[in-house]
Order: sequence, then structure tokens, then C-alpha cells
Amino acid sequence: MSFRREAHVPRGGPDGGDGGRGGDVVLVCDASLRDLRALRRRTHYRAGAGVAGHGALRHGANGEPLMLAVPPGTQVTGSAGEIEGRKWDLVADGQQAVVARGGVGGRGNKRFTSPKRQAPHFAERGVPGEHGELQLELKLLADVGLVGLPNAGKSSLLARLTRATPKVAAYPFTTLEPNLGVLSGEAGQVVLADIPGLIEGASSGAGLGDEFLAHIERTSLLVHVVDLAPELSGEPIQGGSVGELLQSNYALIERELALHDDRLAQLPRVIALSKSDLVDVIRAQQAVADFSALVGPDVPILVTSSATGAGLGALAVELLAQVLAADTATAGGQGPEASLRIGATSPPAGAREEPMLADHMLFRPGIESGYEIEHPRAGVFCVSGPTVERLIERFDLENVEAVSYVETRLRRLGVLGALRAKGFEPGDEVRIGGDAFALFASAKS
Ligand SMILES: Nc1nc2c(ncn2[C@@H]2O[C@H](COP(=O)(O)OP(=O)(O)OP(=O)(O)O)[C@@H](O)[C@H]2O)c(=O)[nH]1
Ligand SMILES: [Mg+2]
Repeated sequence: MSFRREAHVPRGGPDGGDGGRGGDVVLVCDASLRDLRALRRRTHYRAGAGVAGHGALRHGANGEPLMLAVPPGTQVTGSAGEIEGRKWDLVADGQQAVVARGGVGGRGNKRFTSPKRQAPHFAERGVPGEHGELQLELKLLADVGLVGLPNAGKSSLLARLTRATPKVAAYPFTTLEPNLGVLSGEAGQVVLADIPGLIEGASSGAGLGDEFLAHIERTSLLVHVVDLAPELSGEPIQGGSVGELLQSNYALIERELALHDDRLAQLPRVIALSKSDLVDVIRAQQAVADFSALVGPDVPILVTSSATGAGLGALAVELLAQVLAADTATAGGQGPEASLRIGATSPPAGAREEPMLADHMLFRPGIESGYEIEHPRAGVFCVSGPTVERLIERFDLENVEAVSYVETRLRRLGVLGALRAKGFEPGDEVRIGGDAFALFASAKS
């Protein structure tokens, strides 16, 4: 609140400027980041506060927004406060999510002038900004997931197809954490994810469990790696033939995938029959015939060897073709979403509760004008409702002029009329959002 005071300008009039907005807290997707480590050091973050308005109609500056960089693949969930339950999914470089909005500034007294009120001696308070807690989860963003039994040769394939250097060893569960690698072709790049081996019962926790499958939930293609020589890794061929063992190994993994997540089980497949250098051509050919009878003509089946390099070129061509074709199919005239390649990495709409994409999130306080009146005892009325409570919060009710302004607003909202209908008399006490004050206004509008 301010009045112009200057020599030779008597009755300069109100000149209080508005307060500035509080800054927003914004998460920005930064492709140069790989993890959330930078956010470990601090737990509290706040954006800049808006500056109070000044005399001479100077508005206060807006608060600086706080920009926090997160890596692609970060999923964000509001877990407390006003932002509870909101979700964002940051996948593309430069994408932004306003996770908590700054409050709006209060208006200076100049704004409350009217023909009747030429010198308002009150101003409005600013509204507090949003606050709350966020949970940040990083999920790998890969186009292709490698799945199979432990020791099937998944990490060896990743190492041969990309420049990644995952640990490879002749025992199960060599891979404990997912590894990523980039396969480059002329038409583009495809990110491959190698994950730990699955075993029977993984979906209920056996072996390393199936939690890491979350990392390949957003892939668009799975390579199911089947070891052509399981007996050399110590798997007994009991009773049945090698062919039957290969098929039952395949079925076991497929079952675990389906138990983990139906969508994962629905993804397109490529079958890689690995370690072909360890078996004769007859066995490899027989396996191809058996698998194609099982899965039909739409699933490519490739015989590969990470030792000799056989079949790896064909596998690379197949992966590049399938993933890049899926990308262009989804990018076809679908606007910005598809060009971010979200189409290729996120589940189809309706398949599951899909988090909103950061670009499309916009939250405004709902305009809810409802209110309720209670009349606990003679001479006392309690009014509750978001709009009236917000109105009261923003003014100093010790200030007679501010109360008179509030009265006018209450009358327009119909609150005074409603109070009268309940037996309100001028001078009765009115309680709104923790404040109690006497209202003398009549209900005339
Ligand atoms: N001869 C031969 N050996 C292979 C081939 N591919 C993988 N191996 C061997 O098989 C063993 C397991 O290979 P990995 O690539 O670690 O298998 P994995 O599927 O990643 O295994 P986990 O991470 O334990 O699930 C290693 O001893 C590899 O050297 C291949 O094409 N030919
Ligand atoms: Mg491995």
C-alpha cells in the first residue's frame, strides 16, 4: 500500500504496485545426464520468491524459476502436498515439467480504487505457491530388450553389437544390473538393453526376481536369446530331445514375461538362437524349423554366434529395420509427441495408466465457487468453501477498508444473501477459514 507524496502534488493518490509472482519449480530433461545423482545432495528445493510491490506503481519482480535437470527416462510422481498424485514422464531432451507453481502476487492498493473508494488504504496479500514432495524414478529408455535364461549369451550379444562392455562369464547371473548399448546403422540408432537372466518363478521373486523387467517395459521389441547348446552350460537333457529342451526353455521365459506384465508379452519378438559355433548345422537348422512352426512366419528367427560373428550382421539389420520402421509409423503426422519418439517407447494408449507427458501438463486451481454456511449458535455464522477462504486469506481483516472490500465481494458471491436467509443480522460474527470478524453490511446488492 502506498500513496504518492510529492511537493506540490497534494493528495497524490494511491500508487502501490502489485507484488511479483513466485517462481515455479521446473524439471528439465537433459540428455547429457545419465542418473539422478546430482539431486542426491539436497532434499529441499525452492524457487525464488516474488518481490513485494512498491510505491510509484512499481511492480515487484517475479521470483526466479528453479530449473532442475534430470536425465531422460525420469518418471516423476507427486507424493505429498498439493502436487500429490500428479505424474510426469520426461523422455526427450529439453522437455520441461512445471512440478510446483509459484503463487500469484497480491495487487497493490492502486488496483482497488473505484469511484466510491478513491484512496484505498489496503492491499492484497500474495498467495502461497504450491509445495509438496516428489518421487523421481529413472527408467532406462531402450528400444530393444534382450531377454533369456541366465548364461544364454545376452551380454555377449550386446558386446558384439554395440560398444558396450558388459561383464561376460561362464556362469549364470553374471549380469546383475541392466546394461545399455547403442547399435548404429545408416538409417539411425537403436538402444539395446541387456538385463539379468530370468528363471522359472522370476515373476514371484526367484533368482534375481523380475524387478529389472521394469527397465524394458518401454521397449518396442524384444530379442529372446535361446542357447543352442544348453547342455554345455550344465543343463541336463532329460528324456526328451535337445529340440524339446530349447522349446521348453523358450516357453519358460515367455511365461515369466507374461506373468510380469501382459504388455511385455505382447511386444514383437526376434528369436536369436545363440552359440551356433558350439553345435552342428543340423541342430541349428532343426531348431529354426521347430521355432518357426511354434511362432509362425511373423517372428524372425536368426542363428547367431558371438564367438564367430555369424548371424550378427543379419540380427543388427533386423533390429534397426524393425525399430526404425516402428518409429516412422508412429511419427506419421502425429505431431510433436511422435517426433519425440515417445510413440516407440511408451505403452499404447489405454494399455495401462499412462503418466502424462510433461509438455501437456497444465494445472490451474479449479474455479469452484461453492460454499457452505453453518449456524452453530445465535449470532455466529461459519462460511466455508475454497473461493471465500482464498478471498479472506488475501486481506488484512483488522483493516476496516479491507473488510468493506471483502464485504462487497461476499455480496457479489451471494454469500451475504445466503447469510441473511439463515437469519444473519448486521453486527453478527462471521467465521471464514480461521478468521472471525463482525459484518455490518446489509444484503442489498
Ligand atoms: N562359444 C560361444 N560361447 C558364447 C557365445 N555367447 C556367449 N558365450 C559364452 O556363454 C557364457 C555366458 O555368456 P553371457 O553373455 O555372459 O550370458 P548372459 O546371457 O549375459 O548371462 P547372465 O548375465 O548370467 O544372464 C560366457 O562364458 C560366454 O563366453 C557364443 O556365441 N559362442
Ligand atoms: Mg549377462
